[in-house]
Amino acid sequence: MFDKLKQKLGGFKKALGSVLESKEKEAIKTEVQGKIEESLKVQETSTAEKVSPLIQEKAPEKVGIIGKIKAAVFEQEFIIGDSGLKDHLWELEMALLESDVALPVAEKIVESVKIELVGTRRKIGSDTGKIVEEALRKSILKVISVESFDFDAFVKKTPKPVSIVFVGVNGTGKTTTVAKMADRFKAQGYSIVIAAGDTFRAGAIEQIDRHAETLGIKIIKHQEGADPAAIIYDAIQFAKAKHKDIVLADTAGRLHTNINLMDQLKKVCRVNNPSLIIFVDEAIAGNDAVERAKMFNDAVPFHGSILTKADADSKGGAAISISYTTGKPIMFLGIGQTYKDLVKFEPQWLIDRLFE
Ligand SMILES: Nc1nc2c(ncn2[C@@H]2O[C@H](COP(=O)(O)OP(=O)(O)OP(=O)(O)O)[C@@H](O)[C@H]2O)c(=O)[nH]1
Ligand SMILES: [Mg+2]
Repeated sequence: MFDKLKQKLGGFKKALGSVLESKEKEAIKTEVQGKIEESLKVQETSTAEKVSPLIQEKAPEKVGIIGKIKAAVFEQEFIIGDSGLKDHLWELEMALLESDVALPVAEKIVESVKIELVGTRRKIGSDTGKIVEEALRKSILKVISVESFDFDAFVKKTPKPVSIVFVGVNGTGKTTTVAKMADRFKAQGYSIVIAAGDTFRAGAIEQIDRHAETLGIKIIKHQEGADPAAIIYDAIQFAKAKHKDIVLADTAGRLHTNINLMDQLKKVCRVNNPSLIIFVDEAIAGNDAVERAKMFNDAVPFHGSILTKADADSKGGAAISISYTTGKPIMFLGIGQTYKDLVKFEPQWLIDRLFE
């Protein structure tokens, strides 16, 4: 997962780390020089004896002096300046764009890395690679943590039934995600109803029906071509009557540019006023996923997104950009094709994956 991005961030860390290291060495040299001169002066006045070469290795009192100087130098700090960083920051921006990070997000990260580093004081002797990694971690964390949303706490406290409608373009993994979520809720002890809201694609009802049967979950379905708003409405009424906790509503994949189908989706949400609308897209779609998310969010403002197929995504661009761009959190990541391949998304988890 995110292998290419990991590699690029690692490359940046190494390159910028060595720039900082040479700056640190310069600072050490200047400090040592200064301290030696200082201590020689002190010696001159106290012993009235000229101590000439800087390092006379055999003389024990001189070794002592060098040791003290080193200790004094390592207590000092050096300031990270602007020079030498510019090219590397440019390379970082290029690396992020190549990884499908959206332009405003890449710019924000680079700006933040710069602020984290330039003008800051660091102790001489610090691990420069770590300094760069810390700056990267903080900067990426800022763009992916838009709003803290505790999914499980929300479901727990919301009056039942909690209804969740899954929306997105074709083939992104909506139906599979409905099944994964059903499995997850079931394991948490909730009672569930699935609404077969994709009446558009041939075979869609049979597909979700199979999942419901495998998972042993009640499904509300009508015939192909029926009104999805009505099916989801029926599922919610059923859940109310039978005291079920959760309604999970599948919908047909649709292009954000198809006005009629987007109008239909608006109707689904207007009629049913679901507790949550979740946008599902595939991580591997990169920037396309981010663009589609914006369009879906304009049509049916959603509460958060789920990125599927993260297991096949080496770039990580969508995972980094989608929250910042939509202002809505990523709730889960799909990481495979089985029911268990769904992980609750935590910004810190992603950051740790990028630097492990
Ligand atoms: N590797 C991987 N494959 C996934 C993941 N989620 C879904 N898939 C696969 O993606 C394909 C499409 O999944 P569906 O759930 O049918 O997608 P959909 O969005 O419902 O598709 P439409 O109903 O046609 O719009 C299937 O082969 C799934 O097994 C995931 O997290 N990882
Ligand atoms: Mg589907």
